[in-house]
Amino acid sequence: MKSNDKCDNAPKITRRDFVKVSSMVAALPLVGFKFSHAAGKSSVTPSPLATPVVSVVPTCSTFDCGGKCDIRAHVQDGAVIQITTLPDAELDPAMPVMRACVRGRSYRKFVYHPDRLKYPMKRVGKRGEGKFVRISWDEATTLIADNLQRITDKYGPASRYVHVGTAVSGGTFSGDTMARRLLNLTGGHLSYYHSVSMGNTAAATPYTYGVAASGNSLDTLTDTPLVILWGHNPTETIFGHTNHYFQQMKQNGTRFIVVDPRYSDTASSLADEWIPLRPSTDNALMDAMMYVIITENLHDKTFIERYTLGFDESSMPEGVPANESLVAYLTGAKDGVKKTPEWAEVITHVPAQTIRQLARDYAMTKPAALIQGWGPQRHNCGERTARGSTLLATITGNVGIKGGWAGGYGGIGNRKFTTGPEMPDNPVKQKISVMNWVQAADDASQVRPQDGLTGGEKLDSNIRMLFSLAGNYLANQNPDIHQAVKVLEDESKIEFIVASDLYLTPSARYVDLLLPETSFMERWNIGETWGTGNYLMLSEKLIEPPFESRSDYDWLREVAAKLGIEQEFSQGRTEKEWIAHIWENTRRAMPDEKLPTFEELQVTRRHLFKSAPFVAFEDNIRDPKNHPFQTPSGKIEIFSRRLYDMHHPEIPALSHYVPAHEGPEDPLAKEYPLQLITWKGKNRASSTQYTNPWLQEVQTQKLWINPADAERRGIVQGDSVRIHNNRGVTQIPAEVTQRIMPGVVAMQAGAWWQPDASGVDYGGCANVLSSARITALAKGNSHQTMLVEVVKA
Ligand SMILES: Nc1nc2c(c(=O)[nH]1)N[C@H]1C(S)=C(S)[C@@H](COP(=O)(O)OP(=O)(O)OC[C@H]3O[C@@H](n4cnc5c(=O)[nH]c(N)nc54)[C@H](O)[C@@H]3O)O[C@H]1N2
Ligand SMILES: Nc1nc2c(c(=O)[nH]1)N[C@H]1C(S)=C(S)[C@@H](COP(=O)(O)OP(=O)(O)OC[C@H]3O[C@@H](n4cnc5c(=O)[nH]c(N)nc54)[C@H](O)[C@@H]3O)O[C@H]1N2
Ligand SMILES: [Mo]
Repeated sequence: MKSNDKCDNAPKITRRDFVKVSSMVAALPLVGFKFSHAAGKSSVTPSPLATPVVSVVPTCSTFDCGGKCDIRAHVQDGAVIQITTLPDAELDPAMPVMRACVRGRSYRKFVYHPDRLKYPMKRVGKRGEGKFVRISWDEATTLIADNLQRITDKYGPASRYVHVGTAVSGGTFSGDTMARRLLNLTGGHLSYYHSVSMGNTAAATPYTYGVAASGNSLDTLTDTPLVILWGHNPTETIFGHTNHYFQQMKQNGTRFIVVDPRYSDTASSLADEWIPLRPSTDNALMDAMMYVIITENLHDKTFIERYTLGFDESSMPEGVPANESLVAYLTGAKDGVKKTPEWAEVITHVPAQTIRQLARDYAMTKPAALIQGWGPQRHNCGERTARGSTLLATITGNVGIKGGWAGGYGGIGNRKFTTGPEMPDNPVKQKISVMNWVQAADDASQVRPQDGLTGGEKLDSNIRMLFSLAGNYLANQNPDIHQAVKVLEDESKIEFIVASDLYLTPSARYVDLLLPETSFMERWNIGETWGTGNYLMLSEKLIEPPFESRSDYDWLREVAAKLGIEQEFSQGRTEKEWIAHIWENTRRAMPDEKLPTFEELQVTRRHLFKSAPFVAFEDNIRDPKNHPFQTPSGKIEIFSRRLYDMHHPEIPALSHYVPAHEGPEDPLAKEYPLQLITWKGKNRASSTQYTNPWLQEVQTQKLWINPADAERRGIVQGDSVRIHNNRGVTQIPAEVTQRIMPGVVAMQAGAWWQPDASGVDYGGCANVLSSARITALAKGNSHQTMLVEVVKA
């Protein structure tokens, strides 16, 4: 399919329709008119305000789930009374289907929930006790402004920090961005780098290609005979339009292999073959695949010769001693160990014959796409796993070609369409890794360059003031909760913590000021799909905010006024005017796209981009002379001299297998013999919507355990089990199932932490067990690598 086809068939609206409709938009309030179901082709039928009509409004959430699916909010008398999705009549064969999933269809129960925060609240008890009293907004914004002033005077701007909060990251405008804007206008703030979602991939893959490996547009895969989904579960995690394309490909005969310790929903809905392996041993499987490919002479010699460095001893950079190349490593020239399938079977628990077959299938099918999700790189060996897949793609010549895939998953050229609000320069130049925040709050002198600090030799201050807007990352989502809350509970460390949320989450218990934010249905935004998507969608204000909830921007504006910089901060714009401004900037930045005006967008609702099919590194492969890779050698670096020079055992120049801390080979496995992993499940986006009653019915928090492991421990289906290690304990029911391989247990990420007085969690929050260990190269997170034992409670 050509990308132009998509656009030619996209819903059209004539200029005259636009004019007609936009004047109505200007003239009528939302509930006074009715959209036909056909967004885009649409007519808008005015109806008298006196008769309540149901307006069916196409919109989207701005959560962090990768899909900005088309939900249809049925609005009547200022309330959303029903949610449906894209109807059949509007299906356009040239456009990816973007129908609401189970989460989208349940949004009403998130927005209208008795537990929603209603008023600003100030902490009264000790931090963590969760005791708050209601205060006025005026008191709340005065508290923030006063503390900003006091803390900045005392500790300087580098003591101010805006924490991870992803719940509005699917929108172009969010409270945390605007908080950063406010802080930058008043001296700056301590910022962080590294994405907990895929930061290890982003840091490691440039050592192969010069820039981070990005995926291709999925329309380039339609003729690919073989797709290996390596720890990738898009049936649940969505990832833009991925399911749409994969399901079509499946129907057209593409073979899918899923490599995952769990029989995921993607395995059950797509896979011809499921290959379970022990978590964190992916590189051993990759090494053995490469061994088979090379020893059976299945590698792409022309490609390797033309584009790569470090494959064998003949293509090594100057000055590196002998036997450091890929072939030397695989054949054991240096360590005497041949990386055979039998060698890998012991480590991965994948039968040697399966490894052989997988290697042959991948190397002998051309093109073939090995697509890695982000689960395998959220491990403390995650950088090696991410880069390992780039080596497999390279030696089989699957880089830069239609139907192939270069490795580490990143979406289309890591593309982002909208520009976001203008951000003044941050005068504070030091940055911490997101993994350093607890230490920076506890004792900033311990955050050194070798720990992840950049932009300076030391930090100017501990974190003294923290904003957590639309995040649950103080406790729940942060690895090793107990380590974090010890610092949070110490009120002499961070002096003032402000959070906004819709619910009193486990993290919200640790704040000084808790603010009720509006939901996405109560404000304006533009929803943007992740990299594989190609449309923008208007997320419209549908209803008035309940009780005293206000958008973050709204109260930040009041804080700015109290600091005397309201005009500078807001530029005189309301939230909607910011959205219109960002839209106009985006529109001007890509004149060829002919984006509708903001007025027009309020009728058309979405814009589908005309983007041509995209293949990562296509130019570098087609014309290497004029488009060398941006590596030091200009080639694809199988062997990375830059990594080699780091002389770090966990950062091998070849990204081969090195046993992970708390992997199955760790001596700690004697005490805690089971590997625990988490997955992102269909009924939440991280912890968002945890309290949604409909979504709690979809699946309950259980521990997946293999029958062999259960039997050994006297555990039967539904038994309450204690999952523990030396960091924590959680107790939930067991799901005894073949869907998880022996030696591995799994629970869904994002359940709320519910500790009792002795610290035992009854919520099934994996982060009481996960480790805050930092990855060697990226200084990133490794939420997924943990050893545990499970006993019947
Ligand atoms: N429904 C839903 N969708 C979501 C989210 C959500 O919470 N719910 N979260 C969103 C967010 S924040 C993100 S960052 C993305 C994340 O998306 P991913 O990071 O890709 O999702 P995960 O479920 O963490 O991991 C994908 C798969 O990796 C497997 N896995 C774990 N460890 C290993 C390993 O060592 N080796 C191999 N081969 N596989 C392994 C898991 O079993 C899982 O099936 O999804 C987004 N989409
Ligand atoms: N064990 C384990 N832990 C993980 C992961 C894992 O795979 N395993 N994955 C990690 C990843 S990839 C990520 S991205 C993080 C995500 O961690 P977070 O960024 O903390 O995301 P959420 O858990 O969804 O928390 C978002 C909060 O925002 C609230 N919220 C929703 N909408 C709004 C709004 O409009 N305004 C405001 N103010 N609040 C709102 C929700 O109620 C929720 O409490 O978790 C990480 N933690
Ligand atoms: Mo994420």
